[in-house]
Amino acid sequence: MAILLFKTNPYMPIPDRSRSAGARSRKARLRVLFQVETRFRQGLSDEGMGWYWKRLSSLQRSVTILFIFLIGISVVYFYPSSKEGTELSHNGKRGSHSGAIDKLDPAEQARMEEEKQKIRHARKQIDDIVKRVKVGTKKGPPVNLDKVANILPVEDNKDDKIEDDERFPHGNVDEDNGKDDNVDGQIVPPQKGDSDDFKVEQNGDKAYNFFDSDRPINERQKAVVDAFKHAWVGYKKHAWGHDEYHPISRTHSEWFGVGLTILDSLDTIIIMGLKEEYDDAREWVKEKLTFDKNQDVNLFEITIRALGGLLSAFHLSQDVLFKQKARDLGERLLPCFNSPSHVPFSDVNLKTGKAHAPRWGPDSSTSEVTTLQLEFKDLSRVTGEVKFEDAVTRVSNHVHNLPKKDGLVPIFINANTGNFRSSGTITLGARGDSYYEYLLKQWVQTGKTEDMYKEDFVQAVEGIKKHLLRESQPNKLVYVGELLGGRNFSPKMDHLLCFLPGTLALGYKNGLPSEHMDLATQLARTCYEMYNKMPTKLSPEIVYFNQAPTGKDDLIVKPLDSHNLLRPETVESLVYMYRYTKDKKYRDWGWQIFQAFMKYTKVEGGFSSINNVKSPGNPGFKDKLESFFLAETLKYLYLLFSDDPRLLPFDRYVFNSEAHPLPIYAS
Ligand code: DMJ
Repeated sequence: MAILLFKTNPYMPIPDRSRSAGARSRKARLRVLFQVETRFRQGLSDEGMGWYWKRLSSLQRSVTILFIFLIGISVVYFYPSSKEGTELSHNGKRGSHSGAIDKLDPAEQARMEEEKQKIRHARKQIDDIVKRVKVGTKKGPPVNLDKVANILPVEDNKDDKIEDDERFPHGNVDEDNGKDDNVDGQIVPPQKGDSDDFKVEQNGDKAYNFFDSDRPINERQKAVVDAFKHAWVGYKKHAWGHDEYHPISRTHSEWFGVGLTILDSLDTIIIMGLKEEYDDAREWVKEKLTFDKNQDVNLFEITIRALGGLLSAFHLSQDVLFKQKARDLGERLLPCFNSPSHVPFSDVNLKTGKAHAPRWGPDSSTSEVTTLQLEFKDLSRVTGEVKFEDAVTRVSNHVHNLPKKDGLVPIFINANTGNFRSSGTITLGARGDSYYEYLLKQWVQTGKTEDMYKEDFVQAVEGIKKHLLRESQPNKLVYVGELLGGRNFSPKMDHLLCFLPGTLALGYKNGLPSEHMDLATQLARTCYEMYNKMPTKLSPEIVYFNQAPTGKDDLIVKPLDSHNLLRPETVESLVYMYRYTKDKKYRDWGWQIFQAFMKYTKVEGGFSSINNVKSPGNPGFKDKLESFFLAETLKYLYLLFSDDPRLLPFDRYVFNSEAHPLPIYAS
């Protein structure tokens, strides 16, 4: 209500946005309402009632009449009693403050009890109205309040009594002081995360403590943890606080200048229970991390790696430091969406907010503008600020309405016109991949309430089957090719596409058709064979599938495609396949891949991408440790080998495109 009136009254002060709870919160809200009402009346006499009234829309007029009516009720019922209520509750003991109540006779006490009931009822009605009006002022279509209640995070949906301040139970980050308002209305400084803080409630389960030394961990997991520590030691020694690490030369470089490797690794460290590493990383985030930099960043990359990493670290640790940093970053990324079409520009300057298309061309990548939604939606949930979710939902709605080829999309989209590039290539590899991934995962994240995403995903799978699916010769490996220029089939498949079996399996597990699981099973085998058929047992970046009946090898690797960047997609899919089928072969495939990484990419300073998977004698180091090796590849391997059913269950968490787990909201 206050916001509604402020919009039409230039004299109205901006209402106090600080959050509080319980009785204090209700009283504060009522005080604001009285102030609003007074200022509103002043506005009327200053400007002339008729003039003022005409400026209001019919909705505003109805709400104003309702508001004045409620003020009347509150004057009659509430005001005289609120003083009494205050006296009653002082010192936490009813009637103990003045002793006056004790002196009343029983009939009088009963009458007062009845009065108090009425007051409580009136207060609740006022709260409900305030709540509805506040929600109703949100941009975009009207909000279905039932739906709002239904999208609370599973782990937070403990209380039926949903106060306005409790819609997002983690509270808000105060814009001025960077501190956190918790649900009790107190300012909470960033907490040091000691191991007792690492207990994540999982929908009524006993708390999960990531730093519990008694957590079950098997030999294969230990080997993965050792690999992580090996890389971390090198990074810490030679590249601490820098974005990228070069483990051969033992140097570092910057991409965005935000300590990207640390941010991308935070949740892996927590999941693996590495306390010492966690303390170091947290300390760096607290003392050194700043996004206040005159620095252009790629919206997609920083979102999936840094924003996703911080949000995930927040969820797993409940440490508000990570939420504050995530919010600051989210704010700085929002200007990207101020394009004429609201489809975001690909890059933005963190300090100036100036956004632009990539230097190399006019268009944004389709996967990049559609792989922000999980993170921005989650940021809205944890901060209580709808603007993040609004920005990305507008993009999703826009893309949903664009013409497609049986659900398949070209890989470039123009932020100015909002249209796909005509004759753009169609692929589920680079620049297309995570558009499809996030269709399914947004549906999952929102507790399967937003069917638009599911329908687009199902349609896209039909499109894949119709236009892109083929079998290689002679071994009939099922693969997904590309349509060059949107028309001409090419039997090319990026390793990046190997996320697809896992995503299909996730969809099947959430109720999509069993053919999706059949396809997942076939593609998972193909992705494994991309490793298994190479002399190093490591996959190249890109393969071409033999289509000629006479050829003897199913896979053709061109010299420029023979590198391996330590990518995660195949092991990612193996986790889903193992969790959903319990077929041990998926673990064995993962173990084989892990051993190949150990044999060919491990160096003294850490792990390095290699140039040629076909040359076991001379794979050639690229001198680069991609942060996704720590964020994704090793994390997924750790999860693949885990026997602990309580470790990040897939019906509680959805993983973003960089393997950062975010909570699923209850349906
Ligand atoms: C990661 O940064 C993400 O998985 C992204 O969606 C695609 N590529 C890399 C890893 O291969």
